[in-house]
Amino acid sequence: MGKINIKRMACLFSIPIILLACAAHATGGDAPKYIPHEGWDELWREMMIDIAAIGIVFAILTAYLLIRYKRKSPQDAGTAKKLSPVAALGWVLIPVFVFLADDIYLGLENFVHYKKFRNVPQNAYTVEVMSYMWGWEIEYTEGIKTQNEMRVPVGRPVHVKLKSRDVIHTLFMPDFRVKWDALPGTVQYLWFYPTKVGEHVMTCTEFCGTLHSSMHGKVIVMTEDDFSRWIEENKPKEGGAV
Ligand SMILES: [Cu+2]
Repeated sequence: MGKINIKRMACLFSIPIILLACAAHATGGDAPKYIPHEGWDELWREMMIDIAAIGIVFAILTAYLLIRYKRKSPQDAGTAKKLSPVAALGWVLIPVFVFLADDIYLGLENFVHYKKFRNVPQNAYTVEVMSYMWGWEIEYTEGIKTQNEMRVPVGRPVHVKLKSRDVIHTLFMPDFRVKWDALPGTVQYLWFYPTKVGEHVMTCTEFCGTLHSSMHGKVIVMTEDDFSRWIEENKPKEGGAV
């Protein structure tokens, strides 16, 4: 393997880097208002594009090398020239660089999203969720309590203060791409941003005992008006019982 082949290798390995740059550019910059499920979806798309680009380039390269250096006759076995130390080092370091560069880039992107996800918007509506074996008790700012049913207004961030009455549970709301542990004796939190009226799953993803699999409920996203009406109709009357 001489100098020419080193140059050829450098050209081949530069392709994924160019593709990565294109992928990063195509996904755009920060949205004016951060929405957790859009942020995580964007990161997922970037990962898929990068993995596909790197996979395709390496598959083509492998196929090329297999054909280019195929044994022509049985006598060819073991007669190939040895790689120079520089070429051998190149074959190790360049692929490692390509993979690590992408891993580090995606890892840093992950931290950017995570940091935004840990900052609850100031205009968020707050609910307290008490997890227990085996269900969820949701307490609203206005004093209403519901079981396994979280009603929230559309178009407003929802801040969930998460507690546990007994063991470790995990609140997972797949449609909103959020998940967080409820740890006994602490107040944890997450937030999400419902963009459409409708129903979504909320479920426990930490094995918490015999009926763990039945520990699930609904997130019901309502219009602002419907939500206000529901609050008015259900909030505890002054001086009365809940
Ligand atoms: Cu649980």
